[in-house]
Amino acid sequence: MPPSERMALIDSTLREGEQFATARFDSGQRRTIAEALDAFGVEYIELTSPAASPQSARDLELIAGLGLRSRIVTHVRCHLDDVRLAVECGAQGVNMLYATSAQLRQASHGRSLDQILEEAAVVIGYLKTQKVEIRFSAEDTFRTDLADLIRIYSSVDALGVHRIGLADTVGIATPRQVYDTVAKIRAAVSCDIEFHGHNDADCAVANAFCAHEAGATHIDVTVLGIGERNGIASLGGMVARMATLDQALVAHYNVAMLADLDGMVAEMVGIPIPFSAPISSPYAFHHKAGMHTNAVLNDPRSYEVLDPAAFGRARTVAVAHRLVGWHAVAERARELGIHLSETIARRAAARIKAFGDEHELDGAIVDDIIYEYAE
Ligand code: HCA
Ligand code: CU
Repeated sequence: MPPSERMALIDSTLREGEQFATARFDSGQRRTIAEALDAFGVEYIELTSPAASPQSARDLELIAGLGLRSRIVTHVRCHLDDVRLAVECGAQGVNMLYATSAQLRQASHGRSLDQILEEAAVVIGYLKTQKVEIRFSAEDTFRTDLADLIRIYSSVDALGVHRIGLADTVGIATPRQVYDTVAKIRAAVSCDIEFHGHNDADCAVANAFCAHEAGATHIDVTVLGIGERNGIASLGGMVARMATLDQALVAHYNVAMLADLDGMVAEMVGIPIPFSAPISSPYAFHHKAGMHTNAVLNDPRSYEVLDPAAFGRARTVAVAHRLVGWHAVAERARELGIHLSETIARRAAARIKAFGDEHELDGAIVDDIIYEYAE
């Protein structure tokens, strides 16, 4: 299979995301999330294994039957029973997983690499008779010996999988390590490469991007990055990462939906949108210190690498604090229909700063001070 050129996003909110501490999506919510992700335009949606529970099987069938543009794949063990069920439920692809690191092989299934490859050959043999995309992932890739990885991946590549998966299951990999490993595996296989990275060391988006730079074609994300422990690369993070380089890289997504999508899933799992979330955080386009607000009011690009309007967001400039600069005060005055000269705006700013040293400030107090200086 020749590798795809463009990066495809595989959103796993309905699989990895369901493994987040407070997530429990009912059928209706699963459908709502799938439809929203489809409207956003992610290339793939990954669902929990149909073998996980009867409802998971019914929901896979339902969502696979909706005729969405996003391809519906399901995450399954490399077992004939599981992949058969996935095919019966209408999945368009199976994302198979097998633990390959010494740690997980011992603690999890106790099989040797030879046994893993024998089983994989049977399962892939069956899947080749079906019209589904086949992916084989080595769980805990970055604690698996490189020689073992090359052996596993080139074997399944030769068996005809469409894609192999590299998973930083425990969030231990560094960006450079991801780049090196993906590049070496890229040279050893001809199929597409998927990367799935956890965020334990806050490197999930950086690692995913390095994987892409080294030749990964498919990147796993979830809405807000929810998943096991503190999750994986977020959809918003990957979109921001690409858009900062070139907005055209995300032009095929409905990026104006992102904040609502994040807000919807946050509400479903009972958390606020994290302050650090790119694009959709209430503070993602908020400017505070005087030096920043001055420059941003002159030219937003001075402190904004993303255009809030391109994502349906608005810039906010804080005035109710003692770090305020006179430009921000003059701007706020303009919003109130008042023109303040530089001299007067500087005086008003000095007054706000002095007041802010002694008391808590809020917008109403600042507006009152501006009105005083307007006379
Ligand atoms: C897990 C599995 C997984 C799978 C990733 C993949 C991981 O829950 O441990 O199939 O590529 O992080 O390894 O999410
Ligand atoms: Cu994972």
